[in-house]
Amino acid sequence: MRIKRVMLAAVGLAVGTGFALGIEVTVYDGQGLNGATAPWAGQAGLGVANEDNETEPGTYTGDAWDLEALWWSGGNLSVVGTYDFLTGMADGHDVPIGDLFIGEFNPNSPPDACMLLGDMDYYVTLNIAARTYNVWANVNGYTAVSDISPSTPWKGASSDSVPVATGVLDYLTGVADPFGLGLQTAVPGVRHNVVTLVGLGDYAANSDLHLTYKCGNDEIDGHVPDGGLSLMLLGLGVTGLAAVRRRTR
Ligand SMILES: [Ca+2]
Ligand SMILES: [Ca+2]
Ligand SMILES: [Ca+2]
Ligand SMILES: [Ca+2]
Repeated sequence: MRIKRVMLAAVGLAVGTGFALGIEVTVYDGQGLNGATAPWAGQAGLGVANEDNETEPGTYTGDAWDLEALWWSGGNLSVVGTYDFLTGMADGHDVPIGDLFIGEFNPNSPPDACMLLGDMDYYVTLNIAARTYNVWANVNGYTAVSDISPSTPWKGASSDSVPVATGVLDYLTGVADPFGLGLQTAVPGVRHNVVTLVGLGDYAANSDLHLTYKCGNDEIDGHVPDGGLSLMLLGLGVTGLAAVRRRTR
């Protein structure tokens, strides 16, 4: 009976927040505590991967710099941040968003170790203004970040890579509580921005993810489980809905 209650709770959460059932796929970025400036000087980040209210050691901190969470739902990948993905500006600094790197999942390595050149499967260019993304294969090189080197890579090198897919990108701003994650802010009332790559699907399944912006003040990493887990979660939702329907008859 306990299992049934959990399932009902999961469905309630999904319905109550208006978001499709999904999972947070953020993993720890491997770079220690927050930077040295206010408001988060030396503090640990929040959330399952210490990524919320967090930037990298030795960097500026604050909402404008924060990449907060990665969310996976039905083959769509969402990136959440109080960072402005469209303008790429943070506290007057021009720090445009980089490419999303997708690498072979390696359970024995921290996220960035899988991003050695030979293990990168794809990189994805994000055109926030045009609401499109492009997936590239044959990753033969990349551009490093300009400041915080452990956050490298920033952009893929397109000279030898091959375009394999184009998709639609959704960009929402002013979101109070994306996906019910309970993300925090330094300044009360600051809202969150959400980039969703619609239909990224198999390109990211069972893979490690890496994303940062130009200077590398904050990097965010993730691991998307294989299709089995996603299907299992979907099944859990369907089973839960059936249980609710029976109960309300
Ligand atoms: Ca960190
Ligand atoms: Ca935050
Ligand atoms: Ca962060
Ligand atoms: Ca980080």
